[in-house]
Amino acid sequence: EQGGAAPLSSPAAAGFSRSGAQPQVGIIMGSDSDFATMRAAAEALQEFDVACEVTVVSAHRTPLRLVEYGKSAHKRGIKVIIAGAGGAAHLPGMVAALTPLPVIGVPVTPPGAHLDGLDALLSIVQMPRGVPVATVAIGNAANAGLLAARILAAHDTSLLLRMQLYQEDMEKAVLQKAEKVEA
Ligand code: RP5
Repeated sequence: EQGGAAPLSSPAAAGFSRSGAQPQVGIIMGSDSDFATMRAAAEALQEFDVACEVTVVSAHRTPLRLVEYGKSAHKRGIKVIIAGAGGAAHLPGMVAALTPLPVIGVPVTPPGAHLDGLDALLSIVQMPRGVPVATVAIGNAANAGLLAARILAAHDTSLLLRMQLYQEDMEKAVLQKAEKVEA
């Protein structure tokens, strides 16, 4: 499903926010150009039937929207926030300053970036005491989705079971590949 004039690569066009279920995870990113990376977080959550909302919030270009999002997310039923940004990536840290919810940060490498995402990683990971952001590897939005699912699974036995099955499947797949190497 495509929404109005939204470009195909944008969060709105991808339709992750439209499942109808109450979103438990909020996925935000500094620019629609981050979506090529960040969609993997939404896809990981989709695999576990965890409803999420996906939108663009820029710490620098839309600071008032950031304050509104950070202050209201927990009141709207969001339980975990995943925030991705590139360059001077202040979005995850700033949203962590505004919300009481756990925040997972994803360093993004913007197209044409000169520092290979290292600038974003350091901007996100080096938080002052009292304002935690759980930071995943550069570009690894899938792990951010999986970590959000694990946080939710701590209070959801069905989700916990699905996570265990996922881990078992992953183990089996690796062992099958190992057999081919050994043969
Ligand atoms: C950051 O600047 C965004 O998170 C994005 O990674 C980067 C470039 O944004 P665009 O110029 O592509 O909109 O704030």
